[in-house]
Amino acid sequence: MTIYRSPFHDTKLPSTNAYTFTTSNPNNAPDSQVLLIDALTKKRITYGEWKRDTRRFATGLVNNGFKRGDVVAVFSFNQYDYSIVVFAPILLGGIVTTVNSAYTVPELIHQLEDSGATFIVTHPELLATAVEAAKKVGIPPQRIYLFGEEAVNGFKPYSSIFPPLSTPESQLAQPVNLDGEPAATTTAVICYSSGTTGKSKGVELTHLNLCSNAAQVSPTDSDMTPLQTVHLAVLPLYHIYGIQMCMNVAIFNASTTVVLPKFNPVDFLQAIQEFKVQTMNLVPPQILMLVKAPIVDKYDLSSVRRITSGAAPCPPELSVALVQKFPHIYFRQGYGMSELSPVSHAGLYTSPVHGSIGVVAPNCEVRLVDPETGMDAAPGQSGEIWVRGPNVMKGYRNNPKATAETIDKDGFLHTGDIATVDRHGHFFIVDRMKELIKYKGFQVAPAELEAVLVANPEIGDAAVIGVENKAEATEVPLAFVVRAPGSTITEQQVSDYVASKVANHKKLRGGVRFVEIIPKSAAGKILRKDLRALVAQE
Ligand code: AYL
Repeated sequence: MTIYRSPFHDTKLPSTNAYTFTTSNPNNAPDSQVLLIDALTKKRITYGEWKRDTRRFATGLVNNGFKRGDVVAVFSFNQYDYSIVVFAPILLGGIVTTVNSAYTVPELIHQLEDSGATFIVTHPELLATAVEAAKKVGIPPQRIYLFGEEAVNGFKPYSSIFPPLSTPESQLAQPVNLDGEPAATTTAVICYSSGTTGKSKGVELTHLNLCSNAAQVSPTDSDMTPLQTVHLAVLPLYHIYGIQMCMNVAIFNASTTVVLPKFNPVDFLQAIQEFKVQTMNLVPPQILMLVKAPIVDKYDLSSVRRITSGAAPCPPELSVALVQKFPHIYFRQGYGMSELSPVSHAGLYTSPVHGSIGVVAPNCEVRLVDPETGMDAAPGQSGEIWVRGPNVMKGYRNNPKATAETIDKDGFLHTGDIATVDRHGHFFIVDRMKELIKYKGFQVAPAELEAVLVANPEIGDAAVIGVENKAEATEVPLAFVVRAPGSTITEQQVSDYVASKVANHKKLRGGVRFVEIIPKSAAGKILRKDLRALVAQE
């Protein structure tokens, strides 16, 4: 059996409360260091204020009935103080579940119910959705708090439950001691992912998972010094990539993080120029914009040193075009999945291999396995990536069956991604065997869209696959639909119907095609391969 390992030595794993880890301050940052900046309002939070306010919010939660193991749902687009709300329950030994801000009421209800959330922090723009979902799952209005400083319709800002500023430090909530084994068993974050099949499931990540992965990515970053930088948080902070890279790692390094509420090219470019941003984590469509959009030339991007692209494939032509256009930028890809906290592979900035997801992260063991035989892929051949390491999730919440289908008895997590590896240990993703579709880095689960489609009485059967949209550097979902007997439903009506039920990133941007029958195996499983072959023939 061949096991691929990192070119880096294993690192010491910080088995502690994730709040204790992220505030351990190896760079000796002073409390006056600016930690967070709102790119639009220019509001700032210093390192000292961040620690104090995170503990004040934790204290307020306890005063309002929060207990160890309780779950806070954060339902918002990016806010500069998002990390305060995330780390307060974590320091208490509680759990945070971050919700996609585009979610509709039913999508939010599913996550609140499944995670068992009993508190919500949301944004005034999303309040109506949050209130409706909270009502359905029985979260009382007094446990719904807002970002910002204003009360809206009687709902108060989360800071309204802070103890007074004069409260001595000794009376603020302390991080619960989880040193050693408890860090490995205590869940800190539940993020939602469809994994390799089916609808979205709660990925339980422990304190050790979070701390380990932060420690594991550091060596792959450190061929460029310093680690303390001006960092732009433009990716959604509710995603594990944002939680780890833009919060846990950034705070640990005492970087200054400039936070953009939502992505749009002008605000993005303006923020880079204004705050002299040095490092960014992006997704391929954003790299495409930097390469192609004429507006980019109007801005000074000379401060940028490092860009990591992840969450979806970045074609080599695209990253080559990026570094040719901006010779001062070092580029690499990272790879992983929510279930891996999230990183298992990363490239090295100073020795780029375009098209590669990089080398194995320290403390990870990786296998490439032929999906047909279950044996090692033959040398030079592709295989499914299996990963074992301290960053592998605890499991799917309340779902031992799905957990057992994903993590085998030897502890390897089966990613559903197909890759090759060269003789220097650089991995290349060549295919995806799982159902998942990635729209601009966002997850779209075919099974979820199929369930929405067949719930319509005009639709007899349906199947969804991802198809490539090169112009936008992304995949898009395409639906094959069998009309119910007598139905005359049109493509547009099917598209509009789906759009009315799901978050924006799940719309059927690849179109709708009517077919007589959905190809299925004897066991009733949709033969997506056949559908893909149909599209490939065109
Ligand atoms: P999830 N190239 C190709 N596909 C990728 C890549 C990549 N670089 N990164 C992620 N994927 C796909 O849970 C792959 O199919 O986490 C994988 O199974 O939303 C799936 O996305 C997981 O989707 C980074 C950058 C980790 C990104 C990530 C993973 C975040 C996406 C570390 O540096």
